[in-house]
This record gives sequence, C-alpha cells and structure tokens, in this order.
Amino acid sequence: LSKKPRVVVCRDLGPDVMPLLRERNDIELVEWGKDNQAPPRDWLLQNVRGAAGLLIVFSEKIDAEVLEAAGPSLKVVSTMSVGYEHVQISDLAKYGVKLGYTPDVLTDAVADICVMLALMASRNAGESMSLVKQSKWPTWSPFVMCGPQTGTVNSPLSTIQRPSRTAGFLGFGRIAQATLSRLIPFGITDCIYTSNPSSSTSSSSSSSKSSRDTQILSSHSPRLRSLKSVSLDELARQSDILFILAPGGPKTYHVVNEEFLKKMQKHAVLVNGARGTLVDSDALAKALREKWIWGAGLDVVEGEPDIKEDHPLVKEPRCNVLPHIGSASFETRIQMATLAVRNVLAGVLGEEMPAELDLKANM
Ligand code: 8YV
Repeated sequence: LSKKPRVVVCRDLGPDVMPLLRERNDIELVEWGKDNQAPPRDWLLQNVRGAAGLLIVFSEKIDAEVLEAAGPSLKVVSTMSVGYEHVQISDLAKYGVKLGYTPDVLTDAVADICVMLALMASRNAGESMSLVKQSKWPTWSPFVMCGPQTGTVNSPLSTIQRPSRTAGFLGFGRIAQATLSRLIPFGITDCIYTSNPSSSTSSSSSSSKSSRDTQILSSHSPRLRSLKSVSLDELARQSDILFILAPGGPKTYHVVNEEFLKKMQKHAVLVNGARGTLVDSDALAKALREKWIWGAGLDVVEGEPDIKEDHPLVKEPRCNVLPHIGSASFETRIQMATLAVRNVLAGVLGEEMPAELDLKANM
C-alpha cells in the first residue's frame, strides 16, 4: 500500500485556490490554516517531517534545519513569491529538493505600486495625507506642499531648468522594465540601470543585453531617448527617480548606503519595491533628514513586519512607507497562489513544474 504524498501548506490561500488542494484525493494535505499569521518555526519543523511538498511564503526561512527535519521524502518547496532569498538555494541543491516560485504573474501589480510610490514620494503624498488626518489642512499658497514633477516639464519657460528626466533602476529585470513602460507616458526620456549591483564598479554590457536594450528602446521610440547600463556611482549621481528592483540576500545587502545616498541629487526620489535589506535604513533616514535627496517611497523595510511608529524611516515626513503590498491585488494574489499550488503538486507527483527555479544558475 503506497502512502499518499503529504503536502504542507503554510498559509490559507483563500476560497478560490484552496479547493485545488482540498479536493484532491491523491495527496494528504496538512494546513497551518490561519491566513493572517505565519506558522511558528516549531510548527513547520514538526509538520514537515515526512512531507513530500512544502508551500511557503517569503517569511518562512528554508535552510538545512528544515530540510533535515523533513527527511528524504521532501521533493519540492514551492514559494508564493518571485523572491527566494529566504530559501538557502545551496542547501536545497544538496538535499536534491526542487524550488518552485511565482515569476511573471506579479510583474504588473508590483510595477503599478512602484509608479505610485514614485509619485507619492515626489509630491509629498504621505506628509500631505497625514496633515489632513491631523486636521491641519494647509492654507493654500503657491508653493505649499510642492515637490519635483515626476516626468518632463512641458514648458517653454527658460526658468524651468530640467526639461527631461532620467529614471534609474538598480536591477533591470521584468518588474523594472514594466515600471519603465509605465513611466514613459509621464515624460521620462532617459533610462539608466545597474543590473548586477554586487559586481558593479564599472558598466558592463553583454551582446545579448544590448540587443534586449535595442528592442526596449525601439518599442518606446521616440519618447525614450536613451537606455544604458551604468556603474553604481553613475546610477546614484544621474537618477532623478531611482527604483530598487534587484533581488535581496547577502550579495545586495545595504548596497544603498550612506556613500551611495550622498552622491544622489537633492531633488531625487528613491523607491524600493524589492527587499528592505538592499537599503541601510539609518543612512536613508539621515539622507532624508539632512535633505541629500527629496523623498522616498518604500514598499519594503529591513526588519519588517516589526516596524513601529518610532522607526527612523516611519518618522521621516518625506518617507512614504507601505507594508509590503506590491503584489496585493486580488487578481495577482490568486494567480500567485494558483501557480504556487501547481508547482507543489507537479513537484510531489513527479510532473514538470510550471515555474521551477534553476538552482545551479542561482547559487
Ligand atoms: C509577496 C514578494 O507578497 O513575490 C515576492 O517576492 O515580495 C511579494 O510579492 C511575498 O513575497 C509573499 O511571499
């Protein structure tokens, strides 16, 4: 008598997606079941024992301890996220466990939030809304609550000094490219990026990258005038709006630090739609306090979700902080959950997974 493969699911994925698991009679399902909190580590370590599949989100850390607790039955870890720095890739490879993730389905939702954060940060949305909530609606005057315009200033007046705008991207993958597409109608004319911040002291370009860039440029022609790969130093100095959209993990830890922020322009805004660990929070708070840059829009903060009102970034009026809701549209979350379920089922049943990460290429 062969036992059914056990699948452990660390979140309630909602009424649209849970039936895809609950209605199957070829698996044994173990659910944590509470949708608004993460399972304690102990629960995970106990329940993973003898499991064939594990469905997690980014707050579950998967390392040798979990894989050891699971034993040889574990075939697949499926994360409902595009990021995977919470999973020790080298351990997974060592134990012969596959990793499923959820690329593509969240690209549009996250790009939308990045544009929203850029606008919020430029135009002081957080500070303005908090004034209204405190019954401090400001008296109108020509420059009260003004901020730098996001796109090109369409004006013949010579007093306006900055007719074009450069968007900078730290990381230039799917989400960054989708963000750029959304910015072009706002009048962003130039784009620079650093693909691989961890190895970047000079600009690097490979032939495949430049053909991709030629394609991007021509698809946005004639409004996008230039697109180029630059060093971190140039990225800091030249970006009017800087988007952080690179993977988290040790290789990109605090790449945006005091040295980087000091090089930025005073009117620049910084948006982080990736992981909090890329930014040194104390350095960013200092940069905002001392007005090295104009403002920031953050969907992620190092140490989340334990971020309180006295956090140095939350306290900064020009820092617009969201609680990691980049992919939080109903449609996107249903797609992410569905893909995560398909990955875990395919993994335990020995079928081809719809989105399997190439572990070797990502070690
Ligand atoms: C998710 C994310 O909400 O996909 C990611 O990497 O950061 C978010 O879209 C989160 O990771 C849930 O696991």
